[in-house]
Amino acid sequence: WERPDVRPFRQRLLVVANRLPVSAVRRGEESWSLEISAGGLVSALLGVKEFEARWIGWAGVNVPDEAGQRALTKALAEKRCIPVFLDEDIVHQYYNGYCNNILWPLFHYLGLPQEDRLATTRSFQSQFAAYKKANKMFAAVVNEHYEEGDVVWCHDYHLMFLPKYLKEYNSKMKVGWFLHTPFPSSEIHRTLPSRSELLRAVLAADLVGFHTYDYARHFVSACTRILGLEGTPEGVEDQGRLTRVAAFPIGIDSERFIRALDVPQVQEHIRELKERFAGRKVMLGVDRLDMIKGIPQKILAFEKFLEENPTWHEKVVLLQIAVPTRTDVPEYQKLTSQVHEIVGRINGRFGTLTAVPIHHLDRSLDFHALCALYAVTDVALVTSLRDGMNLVSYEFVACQDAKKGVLILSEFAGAAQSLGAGAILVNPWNITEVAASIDQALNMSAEEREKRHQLNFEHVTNHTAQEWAETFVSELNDTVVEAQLRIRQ
Ligand code: ADQ
Repeated sequence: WERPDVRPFRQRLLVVANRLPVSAVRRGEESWSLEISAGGLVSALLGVKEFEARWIGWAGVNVPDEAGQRALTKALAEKRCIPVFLDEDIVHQYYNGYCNNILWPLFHYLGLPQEDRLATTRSFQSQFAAYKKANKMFAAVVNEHYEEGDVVWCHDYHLMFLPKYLKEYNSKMKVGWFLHTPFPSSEIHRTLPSRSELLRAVLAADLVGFHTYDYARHFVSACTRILGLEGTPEGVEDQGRLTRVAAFPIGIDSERFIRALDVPQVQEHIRELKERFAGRKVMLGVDRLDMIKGIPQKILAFEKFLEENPTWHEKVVLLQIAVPTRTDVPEYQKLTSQVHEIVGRINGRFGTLTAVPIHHLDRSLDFHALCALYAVTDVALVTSLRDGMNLVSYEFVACQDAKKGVLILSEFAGAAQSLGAGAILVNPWNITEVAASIDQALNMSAEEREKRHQLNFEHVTNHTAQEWAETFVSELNDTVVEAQLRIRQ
């Protein structure tokens, strides 16, 4: 018997995620323009040479007509992308509803929506049905493009039913599933009405991956406590079939950030920023505007620091860059106004005619502008209330080899487990503690900053996104081979 995965050509990898890594804009009835959106996952997989990756996902636009769908499919094929077409109602119920209103807050310990229990229950049921329907649509597209020997890698909380539906099509498909958010304690997961179905659907995968051991442990506990299955050091066992469960901490393409610092445009940005903030220490926050990121807590801690340290008033500035997301959801609109209100109050309280303590931008920055900001920062503040990993902290470290700034990092971000040795770890709910850590960071000696930075820089440059992707896929190949060997024994 020979190992089934020893092949003379590059193995095909089907990456399935809710969103494709491109944004599509319709230019005419049958013409589309596409732009690659370089998120963490895209750059991770661009660097992977061992596999030939194809993407399957929703293009983020509603395309009701067949001519438009055909044209978009053709345009996407050139970028090795395959679309799943979802209509507006499904997007509303599956994506805005079940994914973003139920699973996202629950997995970040914010609980289930409670406003009107009866209405919630009714909409919960229809949203769950839409979630399964959308997952079925993804499965059908994957199955249509699957070739024997391919590896299928499903991503995130949007697609928890995908492993189950894929295995129903073909039990031999190699299926991995990776969660980018935290997996919460089983006590939180068990409040979800569809708790068992979701766990069983994920367990159909061959390999299930999380950012940290804690999340993996929580998932295994949920399976043992809620489903009554057996947890082993390898994963979860159900009637002799093992689903391997493990931690695969993601990284970034650190080289891309380090190289960017030499680009003339970035150096020009750096020069401008240094001039603009001369004589002041720069503190930086970069987040999607989401309740999990703890933006109000961060700003309130900065206010407390200013209150307690009048000598710093005109010597420090906090730049908070917050990309708006999910802007049609009322909770996110409320958060935006709340943040604006706090920033306005603090700037009114501590600002002078020549300087304000907080610059808050409600928008995304392009890659080069972001690198320049990271490079001029003295103290980065990451105060997520929960965060699967948090790549901003990695990106900051990658851009700091000259300056050796300080990272203040929430202990509730997955990154605390990898960058904890170099960062100042804080509980973001404890405003007094965060304010004290700002003081500590701003007054830290050059030797200590250098020592802490070195620890983090080594981690960020040694544990890259490419390594993460390669490790996950090769572990998935090995898991399937081992399972076949077990069956033969
Ligand atoms: P996110 O919640 O999006 O990701 P994060 O890991 O910090 O959080 O990644 C955000 C990305 O967006 C970073 O690459 C950052 O540079 C970029 N970004 C954020 N704000 C920006 C701004 N204002 N302008 C430009 N770019 C901005 C989810 C999980 C995380 C997990 C990742 C990857 O919630 O916990 O780390 O997936 O698994």
